Amino acid sequence: MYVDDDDDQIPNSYSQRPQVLNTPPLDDPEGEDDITDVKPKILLFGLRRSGKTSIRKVVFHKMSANETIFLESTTKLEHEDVSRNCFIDYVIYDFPGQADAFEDSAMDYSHIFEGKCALIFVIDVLEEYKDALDKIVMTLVGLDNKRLLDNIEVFVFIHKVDGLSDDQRAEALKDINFKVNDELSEAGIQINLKTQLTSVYDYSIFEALSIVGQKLIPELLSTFEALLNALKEPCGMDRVLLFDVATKCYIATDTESVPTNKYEMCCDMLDLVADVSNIYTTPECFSFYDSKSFSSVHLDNGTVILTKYICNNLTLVCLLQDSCLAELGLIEYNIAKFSQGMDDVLKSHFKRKPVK
Ligand SMILES: Nc1nc2c(ncn2[C@@H]2O[C@H](COP(=O)(O)OP(=O)(O)OP(=O)(O)O)[C@@H](O)[C@H]2O)c(=O)[nH]1
Ligand SMILES: [Mg+2]
Repeated sequence: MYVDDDDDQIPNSYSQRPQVLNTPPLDDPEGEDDITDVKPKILLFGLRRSGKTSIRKVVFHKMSANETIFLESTTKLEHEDVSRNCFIDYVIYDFPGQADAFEDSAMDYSHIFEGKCALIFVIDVLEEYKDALDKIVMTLVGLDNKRLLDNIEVFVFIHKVDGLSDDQRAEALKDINFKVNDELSEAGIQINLKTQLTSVYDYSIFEALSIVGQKLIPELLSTFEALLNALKEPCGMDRVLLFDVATKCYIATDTESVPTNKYEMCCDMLDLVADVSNIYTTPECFSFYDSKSFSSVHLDNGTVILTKYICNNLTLVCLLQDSCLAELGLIEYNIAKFSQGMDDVLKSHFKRKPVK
């Protein structure tokens, strides 16, 4: 049960005139006590050498994809809190490839599946994957028997697709979807399985984990989508995404689905800002971003990519036509209003305390 004194009004548009806004107080540690200490989990499951630890290290530790070849096999369950802000606020469990969720009598992992979690099965698509599919079905049947499946979002990462052509990717996606769904329905399990093609050698793994992370905060997602739409429309932007700069995962986007090339463009922009800052900031400077951080790149085709840091590792990436920059003041004003709206929503969200 929650005490709810929420009086949020999410505006439809922010096209009024500018006013002075305070820096969003999300960096203020005051609110931290209010954040619930039971965190959602992301569980990485799959056969040995499928790429689980590589995914964790590349996304959350900035390891380069090439370095992952030196990773040793995981021999026992590893977990880490990867919280960066109120959106990237979960614990990752990296299971050893040989682990069985329920079969191994020495190690029953079922308690880990309790609470809010996203279960990701990682399949090495460059190897014969029949055993991997059997493991998925066996694990889901085990979870279903223990009545744990209802709270779990299940994903399949068809991983290492960098080694496949476009046709082979499409074929693998179709084949794996068909086989897993077929076996699950034979076992009487109805589940909305979400499959993604991934690789640590490109942005697909960041995009896939963005989608997983969003499933862990569904209650905030539609509000942020509305806020991003309210920012986009009066400014004439084409796309606007809210990114966590530390992981390059996007937290929310305006209502259109994100074509991969746009997502890549946004990530390239974040990398560019980080690289330039890395070269020219002093070693004492701990962060590339502060409340004044604003950058823009103009492309040949008339598109402009803007980034504006908001707070707590979160930055906006906006795609727009350069003609829209004539109204730069309006854009800045609406971004400030977005930031204020975001702060209000988060404060209200985290004020809801469980009543004992
Ligand atoms: N080509 C390619 N290789 C990858 C990718 N991701 C991981 N690998 C390689 O796959 C191998 C195994 O990666 P790990 O991350 O150790 O696999 P794991 O699933 O954690 O394995 P266990 O700890 O034994 O369960 C390494 O050599 C990685 O470099 C990818 O996207 N593409
Ligand atoms: Mg491992």
